[in-house]
Amino acid sequence: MAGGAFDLLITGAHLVTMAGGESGGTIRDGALAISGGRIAWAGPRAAFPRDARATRTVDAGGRWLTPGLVDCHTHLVYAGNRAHEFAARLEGATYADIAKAGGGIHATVRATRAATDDELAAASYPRLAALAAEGISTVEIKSGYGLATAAEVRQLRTARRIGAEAGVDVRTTLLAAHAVPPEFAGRADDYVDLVCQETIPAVAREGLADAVDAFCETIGFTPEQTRRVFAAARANGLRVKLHADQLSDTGGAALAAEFNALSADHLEYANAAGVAALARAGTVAVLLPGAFYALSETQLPPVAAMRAHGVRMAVATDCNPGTSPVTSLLLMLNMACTLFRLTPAEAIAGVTVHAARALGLADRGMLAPAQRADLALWDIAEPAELAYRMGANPCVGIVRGGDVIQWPMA
Ligand code: DI6
Ligand code: FE
Repeated sequence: MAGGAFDLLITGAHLVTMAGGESGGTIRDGALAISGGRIAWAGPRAAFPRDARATRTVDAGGRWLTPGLVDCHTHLVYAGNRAHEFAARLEGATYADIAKAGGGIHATVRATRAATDDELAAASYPRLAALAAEGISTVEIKSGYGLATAAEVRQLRTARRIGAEAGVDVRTTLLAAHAVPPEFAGRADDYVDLVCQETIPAVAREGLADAVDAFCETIGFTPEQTRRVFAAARANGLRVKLHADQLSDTGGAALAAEFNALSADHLEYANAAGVAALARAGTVAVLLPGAFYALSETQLPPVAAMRAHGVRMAVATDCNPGTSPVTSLLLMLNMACTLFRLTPAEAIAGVTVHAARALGLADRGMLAPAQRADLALWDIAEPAELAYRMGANPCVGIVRGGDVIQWPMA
């Protein structure tokens, strides 16, 4: 950029670049320059071109700068809450028991359908704002609490609306195949027909979803029904993701890979062939320790096998009212390490570069030229501290699309 002028220059920052995946790379005493909302230069301060100018310069005071974090799996648009189910589970009821008795997802469907547009947005916005305050600049939000075409469309619109209000880049996923709605009780295949023939085409036509997801599970949809949903997604030009092998081994990982899914999520019960298939397909494994913890699950996802096969691992909140009432991605970093034995470096890759890939986004998740200038500044002594702390939020600076949203005084 010799001779030209950058819009913004950040000095005095140590950089967690993530360039090169989880082996990642850090640069001490770095500098980062932004032009037109994109990173234009990142490297050691000493190597910054001497003749370069910047319209504005800010100092990071020796703090750590990471890419803006990405929460690649949430269900955060919903109304009501399910604290009473939490209490029931503590008394011994299982998630499946509660679902079969008409609670679970169905309880949230009732509350969500009953809310006005403004009530739904008002209930959901604080969850998105809590994530944004932790340096998260991209959030995936699924539908799945409408379970009828118009109600699913409304959830997706609400997700986009609160994203615009919070200044966060929201990516929407249609999860109409989350549960069989009461209107179709005992007729799951008829509901899948509706999803394939009406809901997916409507959402695709209006450009309201970036991907299609399904809950492939004994208490959700069968692999055969999931295949039909995925075929319809493909026919409508949409990529797929899958809630796979969360509560039992249904061959979900292999099914996701077969459809070249962006991600397969949960995966506690994924089998060895499924993990190998994910690696071959380049499908990202999204680990969700909040749900594992909240359900007192004991079956660990096959992290060692994923590592051995070179499967990219992302980490997300799964923010939802039933199995993961979590609005802290930083806490998920801690749990991914403590519960799933990820290294802190793997966990950080899981909420940056790999989380972006789980959404099909190659333009973010690293501090490298041409990437979106989405950044988070942290008051920490070393990167592992992001995963080490529990319940703290050391995020002190936020840059989104090159705009300084928040920055420390000194
Ligand atoms: N798996 C989950 O963990 C969430 N959905 C899903 O398919 C739970 C959603 C809920 O209980 O409301
Ligand atoms: Fe989920």
